Amino acid sequence: MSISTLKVLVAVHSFFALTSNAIPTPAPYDVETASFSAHSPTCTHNNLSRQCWEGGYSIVNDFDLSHPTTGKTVSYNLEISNSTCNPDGHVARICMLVNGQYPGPTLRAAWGDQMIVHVKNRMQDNGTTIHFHGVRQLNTNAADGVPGVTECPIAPGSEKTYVFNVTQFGTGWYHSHFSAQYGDGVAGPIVFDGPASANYDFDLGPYPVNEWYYRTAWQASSLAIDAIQTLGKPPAANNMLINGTNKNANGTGSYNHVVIEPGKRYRLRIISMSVDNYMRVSLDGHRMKIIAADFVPIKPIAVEWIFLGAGQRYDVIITADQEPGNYWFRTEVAKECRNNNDWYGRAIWSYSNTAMGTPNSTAFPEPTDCLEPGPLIPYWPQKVPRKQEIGNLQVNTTHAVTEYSNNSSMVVWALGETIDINWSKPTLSYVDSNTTQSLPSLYNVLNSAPSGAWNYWLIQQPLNSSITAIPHPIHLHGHDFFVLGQGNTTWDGDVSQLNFDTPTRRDTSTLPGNGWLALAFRSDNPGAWLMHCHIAWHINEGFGVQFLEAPEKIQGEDGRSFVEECAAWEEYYERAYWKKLDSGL
Ligand SMILES: *[C@@H]1O[C@H](CO)[C@@H](O)[C@H](O)[C@H]1NC(C)=O
Ligand SMILES: *[C@@H]1O[C@H](CO)[C@@H](O)[C@H](O)[C@H]1NC(C)=O
Ligand SMILES: *[C@@H]1O[C@H](CO)[C@@H](O)[C@H](O)[C@H]1NC(C)=O
Ligand SMILES: *[C@@H]1O[C@H](CO)[C@@H](O)[C@H](O)[C@H]1NC(C)=O
Ligand SMILES: *[C@@H]1O[C@H](CO)[C@@H](O)[C@H](O)[C@H]1NC(C)=O
Ligand SMILES: *[C@@H]1O[C@H](CO)[C@@H](O)[C@H](O)[C@H]1NC(C)=O
Ligand SMILES: *[C@@H]1O[C@H](CO)[C@@H](O)[C@H](O)[C@H]1NC(C)=O
Ligand SMILES: *[C@@H]1O[C@H](CO)[C@@H](O)[C@H](O)[C@H]1NC(C)=O
Ligand SMILES: *[C@@H]1O[C@H](CO)[C@@H](O)[C@H](O)[C@H]1NC(C)=O
Ligand SMILES: *[C@@H]1O[C@H](CO)[C@@H](O)[C@H](O)[C@H]1NC(C)=O
Ligand SMILES: *[C@@H]1O[C@H](CO)[C@@H](O)[C@H](O)[C@H]1NC(C)=O
Ligand SMILES: *[C@@H]1O[C@H](CO)[C@@H](O)[C@H](O)[C@H]1NC(C)=O
Ligand SMILES: [Cu+2]
Repeated sequence: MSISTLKVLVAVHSFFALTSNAIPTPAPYDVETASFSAHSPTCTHNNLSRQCWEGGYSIVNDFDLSHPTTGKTVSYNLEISNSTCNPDGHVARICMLVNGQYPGPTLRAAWGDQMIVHVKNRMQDNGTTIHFHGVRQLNTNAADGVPGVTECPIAPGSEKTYVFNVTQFGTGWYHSHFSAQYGDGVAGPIVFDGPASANYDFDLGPYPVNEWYYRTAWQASSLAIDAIQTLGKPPAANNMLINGTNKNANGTGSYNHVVIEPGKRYRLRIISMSVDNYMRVSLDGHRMKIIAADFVPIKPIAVEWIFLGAGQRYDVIITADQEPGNYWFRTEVAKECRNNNDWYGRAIWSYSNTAMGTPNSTAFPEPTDCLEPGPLIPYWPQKVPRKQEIGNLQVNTTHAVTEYSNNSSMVVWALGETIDINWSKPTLSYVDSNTTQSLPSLYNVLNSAPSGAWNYWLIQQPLNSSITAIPHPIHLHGHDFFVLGQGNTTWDGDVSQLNFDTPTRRDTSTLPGNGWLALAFRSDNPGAWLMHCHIAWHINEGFGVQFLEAPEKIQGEDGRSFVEECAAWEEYYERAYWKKLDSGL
């Protein structure tokens, strides 16, 4: 059954007002005040001057306004295969791997490089695409990797090359956008080297965290969609992985192990590659200093626990300033966010002058809320033009369970409307043929504000019910958005509670349960861009919208090879054994 047949059945709920709103109270933060001469040739990047970079660039340069061009090209080959993996020692299961690894290999380049990623689909029975999460894709919409939006899926046996310029720095990740496929392993970290808003001695690199299922993501997603089998709840995950590994409930498998030297400062790039759960991470005894939220450097803020939704990243600095010993690094599912999990994640961090052993360290008290850390003030605060009214694009989420007399039923989400694309007819093909006026309504396409103008989004969750009490990590492609406010009530229209002066800027932020999220972004990147909940099951169930920004300016450069790609896809799909059963995203 397809979502399209169900769209008309989506129920619109009524709204209840709660009493409080969720703007976090400011916590103290320490800004590294070291003065430096950003454009001096003696400003070189090292462990005492991470603010500096090269070619006259430094942390003072907001990368949306200017960025270097190195003239260097960094190329990667990614081969996606149908294989098996066993990251926690429980049992080997079917996985879809990138270059045979779980998680996939890290893509690393420097600020200002050009990146070329060749992807080959070596699977038999699935298409694929690679989306570079958080990468702005400035004027390269066709490299955004969204099937049915920017390309057709890469057919089994086919290849595709993604080319884009690295205009940002920090930590991101790449993943398949072909329905639930990334949950089976088609995901890996991205590091763009550049300056930082605080000093550190060593870069420990990416640290992906995610939940793990003993069934495949395709199976878990179809259980989540099938409302009766799961009594309206998606299946609980079986375990959680830290940097791709953990012990299971029976104690087999292995912990990730990190060795740190006393007195040194370590940069860690934490990435949530989850498909469903919100989680919290912490290193016993060591506060973590957050220096970037998603790709955006922030004024450093020290925290005990970090709360992450699917798709979010935090770059932190950890100083080895505690009693030498062994310490647990923990990941816990945030149960307050209506999530559930059978087991928890652990890794061991040891001081280099101690023997490795099982830690006996104590956890920091675990928060019991469902709130993002804050305040997350960008290193470059940008003011958003103040408005008396926001929500020129106001959309409500809706959730419906459609039941059939044969005891089959399907969960459908909507962000305004339910999205359901056709893999064979990407939005960009309508742009190319100048037929955007005939885009199907199920593509859920909205026009963005004209070039240079601001978009203000107000997303509202309906009804105080256990379903709408679910928070959603909302992710935008092609831009960072400014988070003007978040609340766990019905939006009351009072713009004085919004932050227009120093708003958090990032690519993924939480729409609280029964609440609202106010976002703004400027139309400064032509393209067809998706905005969606990053809970894989929810976008599979239609929780997304795309907006068309300056279609006349979308560049038809060589990355736009979908004519051939679509022909290969259509040929495969006609005889394909497995068909699309969800939104396709
Ligand atoms: C149940 O009925 C629906 C609607 O007629 C149909 O789409 C679906 O395939 C049926 N499911 C089963 C398991 O028969
Ligand atoms: C969304 O919900 C709000 C608050 O209940 C309501 O006032 C508004 O009319 C709804 N908007 C749409 C587009 O349904
Ligand atoms: C709503 O937000 C307030 C203020 O941030 C917070 O204290 C409270 O725990 C939140 N309530 C819920 C149900 O999340
Ligand atoms: C900077 O790093 C070097 C090693 O690369 C180390 O010898 C030195 O102590 C570090 N400086 C500080 C202040 O940590
Ligand atoms: C990418 O950078 C190169 C210079 O390195 C430039 O020639 C090219 O136009 C840029 N591409 C886009 C899409 O901006
Ligand atoms: C633990 O062992 C029992 C008995 O062998 C087995 O049934 C169960 O699946 C195992 N659990 C895990 C998480 O490996
Ligand atoms: C992976 O291999 C299994 C077993 O051969 C097969 O059933 C499945 O369809 C394959 N999946 C893909 C995506 O190729
Ligand atoms: C992808 O392959 C898996 C089996 O490996 C299958 O369960 C799923 O239905 C396939 N999906 C599509 C759309 O091909
Ligand atoms: C994470 O795992 C990779 C691959 O095994 C390893 O190279 C890297 O050092 C690990 N990172 C940390 C911080 O443990
Ligand atoms: C356990 O704690 C004690 C101090 O309470 C410490 O001396 C010992 O080294 C710790 N053990 C490990 C394995 O870290
Ligand atoms: C549907 O499920 C209910 C409850 O499990 C059961 O009583 C009923 O017989 C089922 N109906 C059909 C048509 O299978
Ligand atoms: C695109 O179509 C519109 C009307 O549908 C027409 O006005 C315009 O000239 C067309 N543009 C091109 C480039 O064909
Ligand atoms: Cu969601």
